[in-house]
Amino acid sequence: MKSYVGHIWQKTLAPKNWGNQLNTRSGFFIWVLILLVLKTILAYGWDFDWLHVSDVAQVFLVLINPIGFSMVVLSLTLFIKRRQLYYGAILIVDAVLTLLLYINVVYFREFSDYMSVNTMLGYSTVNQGGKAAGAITWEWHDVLFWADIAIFLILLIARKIKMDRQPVGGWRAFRFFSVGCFIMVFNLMVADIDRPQLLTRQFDREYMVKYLGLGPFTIYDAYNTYETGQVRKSARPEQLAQVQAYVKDHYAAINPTFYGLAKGKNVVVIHLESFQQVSIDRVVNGQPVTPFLNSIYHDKSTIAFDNFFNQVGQGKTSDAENMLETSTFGLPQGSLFSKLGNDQTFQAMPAILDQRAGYSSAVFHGNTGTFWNRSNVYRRMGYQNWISGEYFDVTGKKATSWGLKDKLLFRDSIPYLERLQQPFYVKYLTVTNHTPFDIDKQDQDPNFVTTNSGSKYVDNYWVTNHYLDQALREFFDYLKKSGLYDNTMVVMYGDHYGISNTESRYLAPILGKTDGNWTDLDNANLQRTPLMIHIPGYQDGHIDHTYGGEIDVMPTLEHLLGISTKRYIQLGQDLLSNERSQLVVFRDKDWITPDYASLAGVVWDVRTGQRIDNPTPDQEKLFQKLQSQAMEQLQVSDNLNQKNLLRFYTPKDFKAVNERYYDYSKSATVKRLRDESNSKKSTSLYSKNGHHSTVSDYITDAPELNDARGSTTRVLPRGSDDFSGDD
Ligand code: GP9
Ligand code: MN
Repeated sequence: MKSYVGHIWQKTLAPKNWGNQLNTRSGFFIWVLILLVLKTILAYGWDFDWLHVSDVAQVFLVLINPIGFSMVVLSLTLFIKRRQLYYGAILIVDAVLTLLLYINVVYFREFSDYMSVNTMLGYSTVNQGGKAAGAITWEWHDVLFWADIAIFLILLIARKIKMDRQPVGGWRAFRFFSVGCFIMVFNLMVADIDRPQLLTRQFDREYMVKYLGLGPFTIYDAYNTYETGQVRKSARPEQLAQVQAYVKDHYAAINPTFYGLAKGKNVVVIHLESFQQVSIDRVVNGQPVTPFLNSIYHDKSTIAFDNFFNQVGQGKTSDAENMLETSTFGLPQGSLFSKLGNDQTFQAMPAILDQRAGYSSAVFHGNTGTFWNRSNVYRRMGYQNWISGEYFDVTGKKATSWGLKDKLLFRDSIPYLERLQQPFYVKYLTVTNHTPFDIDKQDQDPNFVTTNSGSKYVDNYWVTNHYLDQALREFFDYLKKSGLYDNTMVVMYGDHYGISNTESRYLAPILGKTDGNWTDLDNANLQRTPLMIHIPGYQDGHIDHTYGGEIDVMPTLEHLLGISTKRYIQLGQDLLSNERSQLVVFRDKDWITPDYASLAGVVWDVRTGQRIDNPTPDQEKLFQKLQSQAMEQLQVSDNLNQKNLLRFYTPKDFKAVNERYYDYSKSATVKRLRDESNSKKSTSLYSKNGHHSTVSDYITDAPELNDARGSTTRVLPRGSDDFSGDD
């Protein structure tokens, strides 16, 4: 190996050889390769912020991923025998790979994201940022991306580099090609060890680029785009009929007691990250874990649900969001946001509320804007504002690795929230209560003593629950102080489990069970997450025991806002309807009802907690019926989403969302919100408050509040699969 490297060095790279080597075909190839790799690394570092590498394995991957792919592709030209054809071909391949790099650099400057094939194909027509396509931002170092190719060309034309007559030869060409392949395979293996399921989950493009490189990412994306395209191409408008028939059959009538109860009110949806129902009313060492949430849960203005289940698949948070915004399921594999979000037709909450009742909309979240492909999806859902990690100071201790800490997220959102036109529909995606549930000591309540369960996840979970609870209290206090409270419906829900099944044996004793008698049904029971709908002024709140899930939230909220849902394609049923079926379908085809649960092929009696090994013929029939109903709901959803059938359907008075309309850049957003608030007709809190900010109404005890902006951030645009092997 050493002598091989020495040999290459002596013959090719040693400065004394430069002149000569450029005159041989293989020498020229190696120089083109080296410069292409250097340019890629330059872009990674200078333009892509080192892809937020966070450990040695990632640094290694970032450094080797350009080598394998570039070598494989460039070495194909070595098989060409004809002289001019070879030189022409290698420079064209070099230019194409450089172009791929360069358009990503330019795109990244504008969107902080990598270009999907869809975007590339539509780039001339898709004017994503609300700016003229082609409004390119140059930087002086851009010259470096093209200089090598220009210099090679000049030197070739001026015959300073002589075109070598001697072909490299098939065998040598094959050797170069094989070395390239070997490096690529090695790269893939290291990537897979460090981050399994990278390709199937596709949670973040940056992750794919970091682990595999731009070329392989683009090829994989092209393959996916092609596959999705094929499925979609085969779709016919008639296929919608089956979906429509299903929706019509399963429509659960409006319950007049609740219809329009919150009509015209602002809506604040708070996504409680990884927060389970098991935490509600939970007492640990004599202290409630979430005293504030408990008070809301039991409040007379709250309609709470204690048999509400999460129904997410691999898309986790993004699946939960998809269900709440569209009342359809995520996909059987991967995340719908990531896989289909670039060109999916949505008829989602923000668009419906805007068009039916004039709602403005925004999402607040302290992680990077591209995670789960949100920047693309939100546009297509019609979200007017996407206030993501890039808007906030997330440096130093202000963030965990998932983003801005919740207390700061709520507090720092106020300058934007107060400028939104009312009524508004906003969503807060919290993150502090995300696995591995570690927060700084300074954020922990010294009076709260957690469990000693044997699992640090379980013990830490209550601690971050408690932090989230405090953050919510502060936010509610602000809502009251600023006057927003009275006119705002606050919806809080947990997106999915925090404690995975492998940790549940540590949870068992806390719940009065033992590791030995813990069953699959116990795990299923833990999939309950809270849903609380808090409507200030409403006095008849209660805890509703109906069985339901995330798919049902959208029609429930629409009806509370006095918006009938009959015309829409939504697969859930209003949780407050008296006509609803209480079959809750999980993404993996399991299901649960108030009586039975089918889990991995075994049916359980929900009330007694026992397995049903010998069902009666009647039970047998019932289970089959429930199973086929469950399958049908999933199949209708998958059909609808995978074939993008909504593009064939326009509900009455619905205007299709035009994603080109939305500009999520911070400068444009700040200007837009300011202009709107300054207009005479403005209904924002800011203008109602005599054009004074209400930020001073916000009291938080977040210890990081006044920390100076630092130079480092903990926020890692990493995958959410850190725990996925556990369940
Ligand atoms: C990421 C956050 C977490 O931005 O929403 O997502 P999850 O890991 O829960 O899917
Ligand atoms: Mn989540």
